[in-house]
Amino acid sequence: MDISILGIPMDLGAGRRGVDMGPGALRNARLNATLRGLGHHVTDLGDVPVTIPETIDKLEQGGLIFRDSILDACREAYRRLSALSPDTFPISIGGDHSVSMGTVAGASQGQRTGLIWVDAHTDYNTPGSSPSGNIHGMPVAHLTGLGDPDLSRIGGQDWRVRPEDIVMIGIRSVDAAERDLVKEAGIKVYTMKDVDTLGISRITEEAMERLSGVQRLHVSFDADALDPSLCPGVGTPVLGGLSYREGHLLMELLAESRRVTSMDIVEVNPTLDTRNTTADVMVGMAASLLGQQIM
Ligand code: HAR
Ligand code: MN
Ligand code: MN
Ligand code: MN
Repeated sequence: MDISILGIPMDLGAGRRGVDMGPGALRNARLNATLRGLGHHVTDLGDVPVTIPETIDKLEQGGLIFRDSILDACREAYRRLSALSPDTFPISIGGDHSVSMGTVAGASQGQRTGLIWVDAHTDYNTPGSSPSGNIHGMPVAHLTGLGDPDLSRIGGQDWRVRPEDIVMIGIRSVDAAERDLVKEAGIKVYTMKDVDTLGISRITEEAMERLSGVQRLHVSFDADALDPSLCPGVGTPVLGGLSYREGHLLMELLAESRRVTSMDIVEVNPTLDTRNTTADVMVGMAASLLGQQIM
């Protein structure tokens, strides 16, 4: 497979600094070489330019912190990804999760896209419901057309992700108003309770069944979906996350389906990590999604 790596070194959407170093940490953890070792042809597109927060005032636009700079970076990610051949598998490396407003739109190639959101959080706040103003808590809402009119139209006037084409896995932290929005939208959520009771295998089967009508399939993997004992290098750790094997099994089963067309790796924060473990673990997850097998 042809794989293109795109870095978005942005921490403007997060409440604390450091995920801007995520792309460096993931490359340092041998992302590119690992995927080449699986037989893929890997091109690194480098990084999208991102405003450095120290160079500007902490601007808030309509309850959205750093909205304009985030919009710029997401639009550029969209532009770079949508210019790729549809046969190329893009892996976008963040960066905080607000990058996905650009990466999911760009990787979609304008087609109907299913979204597998692997995260501790549902990231479905709108500017009105957000308790923090941090845009990394809002990308899914914008991808479905809610919220800020520019952030929700990065993929064009008509393109958006249908709520029924979204499956979330690993969820264990949802704000009260956000919960109502998720339910109202009809997004399928597998909480950690569901992971415990149903297991990843059954969940993956159900997810693939639900997403059988989509043309493209994007996996957006937030490192905080995994348990913080495994991935300490994240800004918003929540206890009780996916185990190492649950994460790998999910990626292995998705690989077996041969339907996934793009991926994000986000929220890796090297300033909070120990010996780059979180980046190492996330490179392993990407390897499993891209066909690495035990036997
Ligand atoms: N729900 C909270 C907010 O909106 C925090 C969510 C953001 N944290 C993440 N996203 N890492 O997955 O502020
Ligand atoms: Mn997230
Ligand atoms: Mn999260
Ligand atoms: Mn468990």
